Amino acid sequence: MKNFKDKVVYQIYPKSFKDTNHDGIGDLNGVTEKLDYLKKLGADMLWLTPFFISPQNDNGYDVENYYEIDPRYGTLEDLKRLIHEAKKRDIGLMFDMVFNHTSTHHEWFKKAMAGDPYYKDFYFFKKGKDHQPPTNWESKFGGNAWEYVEAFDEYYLHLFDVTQADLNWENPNVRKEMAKIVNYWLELGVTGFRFDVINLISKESFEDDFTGVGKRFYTDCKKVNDYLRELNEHSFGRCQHTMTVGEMSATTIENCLRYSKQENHELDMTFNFHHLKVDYLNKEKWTLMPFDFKELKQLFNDWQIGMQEGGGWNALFWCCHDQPRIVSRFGNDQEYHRESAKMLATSIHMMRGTPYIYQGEELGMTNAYFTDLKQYRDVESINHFHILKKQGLSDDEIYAILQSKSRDNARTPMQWDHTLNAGFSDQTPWIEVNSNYTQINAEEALKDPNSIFYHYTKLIQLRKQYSVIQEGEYIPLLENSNQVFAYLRRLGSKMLLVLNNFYPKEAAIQLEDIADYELLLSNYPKQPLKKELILRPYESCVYYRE
Ligand code: TEU
Ligand code: CA
Repeated sequence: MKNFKDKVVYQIYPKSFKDTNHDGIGDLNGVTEKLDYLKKLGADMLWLTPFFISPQNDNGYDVENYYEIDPRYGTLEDLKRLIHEAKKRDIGLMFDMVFNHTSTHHEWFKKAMAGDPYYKDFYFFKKGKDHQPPTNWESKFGGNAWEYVEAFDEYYLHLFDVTQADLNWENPNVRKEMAKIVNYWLELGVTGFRFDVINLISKESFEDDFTGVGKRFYTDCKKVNDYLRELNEHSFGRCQHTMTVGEMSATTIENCLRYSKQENHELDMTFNFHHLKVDYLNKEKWTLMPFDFKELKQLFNDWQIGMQEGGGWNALFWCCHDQPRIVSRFGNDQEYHRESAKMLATSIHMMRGTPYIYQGEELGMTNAYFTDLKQYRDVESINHFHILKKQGLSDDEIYAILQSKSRDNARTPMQWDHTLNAGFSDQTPWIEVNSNYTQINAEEALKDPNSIFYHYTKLIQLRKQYSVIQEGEYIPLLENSNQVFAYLRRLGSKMLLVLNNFYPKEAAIQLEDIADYELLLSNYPKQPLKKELILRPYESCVYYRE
């Protein structure tokens, strides 16, 4: 049995983490410089988003060369030093493998475009229908998912940006190349892999979708399991101490069970995003809606129980480089900044699964609140600005949506201290620093024993100390509460009781069994556990008994 249940992963977006060579762009040496900080937090594994050679149209998720480091992030020597220094601190590295597509600058795609049939078959080139694209599928970043190539009178598929061409995994030569890439990094001492949108790699049939945007023809198709098993067998599965996670777009419990059951030899765990769509109006991201708390609870309960009963494993997270900041989203980044950030942390970390912390989350970093299109950098945000404009929304309405939904909210520079550019860089950063850095920064947090940072360190320590957090069964509690998300974890006679008030007002709750519980962690001064308990605004408590 692999041992990853006591581990916590910390996600780094290198571009925004720490700049050491004065160009306004974070780099690998910046990560090495901050290893002691990450050790202090308690991170076991660092997931680095892609830093390979790339035209950066999607910030590195458009890979031009999977073996070479983009010089703006550093050199192979820098990377080796990072791996070595991390290992000295007992920290592993997890690389981000973007295998659904390559950049159109990748040499395979260039050869394909030059007409080389061997490489043309690495991608999906298809004839159109009556001067229309082969199917009506939509790109996730807006517009049709096919791009016309005049030289062939054909279209190529891109589920994301037009410079991100989908790879044809039907082709065994593509699959061989993918395993080769993983093996290359394994040999260099990388022990973790995150696979980008890996449930989209098999396209079952190329048909028009009359009820949607095409998803059902390319999401969770059965061959994904075969491809993953093969990749596992030919690469990371050969090593004992690896940890793998797949990012699953619009997936289901049933599919995630298949991907993450150990006996299937595919992946260790899966990310899903359903809990981060509860503030989408009519399932549409580019809208405004307060989050639906009941739906959030239902989703957590369903996924926790579903994955547990089927023997699967969840990645647990609120934040990543694609999501707005959680404290601004389901918390309160003003009056209850500290309380709500801690409550959100507790609520996610005590569930069954492996927690992921996204850089700055441990400081309670907030959304960017940009007010001008010029401040945005993300291709998805910029595309949607224009799409919403075409739909007739006013600039004010569009900015309100971007302020709450843009991926750039997660990508502003890490706030290290109160000096120029938050200590991220002494040059103008590639994306603006959030102006609240003078209050919200790592230096302040480290000085304050009551900070959000130390709450995260405690959550990580508790996971290491208490087997019930690693292994315990998840049991929902107070399911009807409109304000409180509560659950038990149980392992033999060991019990954990977790209570989280998601609102800025008191919540009265009734508990049946409170005997012998001791308080392990709270975000408020201690109050005695009672059968009739009043939780304070955003209060969260963790109790334990043996
Ligand atoms: O994201 C996959 C994905 O579909 C979403 O998270 C997407 O960004 C969101 O739905 C848009 O609203 C992964 C990466 O995490 C992301 O940064 C990349 O842009 C994307 O794949 C393409 O590689
Ligand atoms: Ca730099």
